[in-house]
Amino acid sequence: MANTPRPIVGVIMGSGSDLDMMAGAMETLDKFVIGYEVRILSAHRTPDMLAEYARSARQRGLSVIIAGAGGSAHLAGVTAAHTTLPVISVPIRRDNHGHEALWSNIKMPPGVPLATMPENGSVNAGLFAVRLLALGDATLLDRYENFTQQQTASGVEADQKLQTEGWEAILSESRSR
Ligand code: RP5
Repeated sequence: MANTPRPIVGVIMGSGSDLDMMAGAMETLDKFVIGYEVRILSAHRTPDMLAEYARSARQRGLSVIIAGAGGSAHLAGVTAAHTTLPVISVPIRRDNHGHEALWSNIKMPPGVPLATMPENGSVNAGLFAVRLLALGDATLLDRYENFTQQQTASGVEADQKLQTEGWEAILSESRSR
């Protein structure tokens, strides 16, 4: 439990089996020193707990909720229906799944918005939460800008290495890892 600041993001998932796919959100929030809480709440297995969680989220001090679920994946949509906070959805897809989680989230009817990330896109969910929170936090904006600069620098470095060593060497290096 590296996370100590007051939780301002709620990361929820439909099952403990979703934890591996959702870890990117927690790791991203840790990198930006953002407080969060993690809960297993299900739209169909624990519907009352989920409704209570979403309804009380704003008054408990949360600013954003990230919700990940697989299968028919009602979690994010139901959460958004019970709160006025922004809800970011991570549709979870396993090898034996189709794209049902993605479709059920991205096709929310007008009136209840969800910010739906790519399938298993929990890192981007974390980053999107950071962008939302940085709207009112100059320190966080500074951290986000540093992050994008570092990302750009590593892209430039990768291109320089490619130009120097050639694509065959880079490919064989990455295949041998
Ligand atoms: C969804 O059903 C969960 O979000 C999970 O992705 C999927 C399977 O859950 P388990 O049967 O592994 O608990 O509600």
